[in-house]
Amino acid sequence: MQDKTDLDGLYAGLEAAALQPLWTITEELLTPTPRPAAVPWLWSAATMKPLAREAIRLVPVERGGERRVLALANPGLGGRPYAVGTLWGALQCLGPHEVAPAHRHTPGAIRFVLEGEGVWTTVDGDACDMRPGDLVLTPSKQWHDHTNAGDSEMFWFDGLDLPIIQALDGVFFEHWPGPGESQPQPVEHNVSEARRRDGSRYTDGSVTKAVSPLPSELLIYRWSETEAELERLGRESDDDLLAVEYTNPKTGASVLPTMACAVHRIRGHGAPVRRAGNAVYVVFRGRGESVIDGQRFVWGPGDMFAVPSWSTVEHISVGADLFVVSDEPVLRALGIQRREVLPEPQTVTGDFHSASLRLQGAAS
Ligand code: GTQ
Ligand code: FE2
Repeated sequence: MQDKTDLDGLYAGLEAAALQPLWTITEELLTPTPRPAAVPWLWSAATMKPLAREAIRLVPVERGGERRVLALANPGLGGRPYAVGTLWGALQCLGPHEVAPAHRHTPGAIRFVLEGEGVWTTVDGDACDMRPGDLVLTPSKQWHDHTNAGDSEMFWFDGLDLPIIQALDGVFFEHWPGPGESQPQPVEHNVSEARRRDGSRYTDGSVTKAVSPLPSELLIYRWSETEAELERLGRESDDDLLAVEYTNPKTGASVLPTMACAVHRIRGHGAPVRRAGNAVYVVFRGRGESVIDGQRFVWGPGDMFAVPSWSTVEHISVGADLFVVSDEPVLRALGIQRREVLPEPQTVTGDFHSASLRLQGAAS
């Protein structure tokens, strides 16, 4: 009895002293395998696009708000605006003749263009023209603004390492000091592309050869070249899943120190795979489905979905191209990368319907 009272006293004393006894929390902290808070989730283009168009109509792009961006907020993350625990994913849009002001920040960004024309992102003075299927990099600390000089609406996917930089308490952000809200409009465009003709821009397989703290100097990867690489790979292989990873032509490493980007071409039933680290997929072309931890996600162009760490995923399509961004370089840098191909396809135990589809279903 005395012991029980003493023990209660110990725990009360620990709490009051801002101390926690590890023996009561070991199992939730040191899990046998990763236990991400984020859940597998899909954001459909059918849901996002009308909302993005409403945002174009109602909300101007201004200094302060900075960007017209709809952040993928994974329902497992308790309201935090992240697609998965370590990655920001978002749909960004610009209306005709809009300009998003210049700023810079320590988080790095990648953009994968979905729709529209006549837009460029100026990265430290280099205007990078954006066309559907292109990957454009905005490395950490470089000034960037977005200009829509055309008459069409523009939509692209943003991936940022913001949650990683935030976890390191390393977020710094700065507005362009002027004059004006944007960098001067460059006469020449796509300088990084013109400058670099040497070095491979792609690697097959889903992992890069090296880890590098340097971002790629090449800021644009054109869809035509990505597709040529997929075609080449497709002739050499009869795999159901072809993977082309974008690389830094100078080092062979991932395009940014924290994020790896790849395109997966699905032309059959891909093997079930699980890996340590998080990923966000963006459907560029084609339709198909992915089974994530037994749940079936049916997708088409413009849909985006979250694959949290260590969840098993397999893709099925008769022809589709998926863009994928992951935090793999960080795990590699730390020597904790891990990937497993499972021998058997998963048993499908359920179908995913996004929240809004569920609401529509309830209304009809
Ligand atoms: O385009 O600069 O999705 O700063 C989030 C933060 C996009 C951008 C995002 C940003 C940007
Ligand atoms: Fe930014």
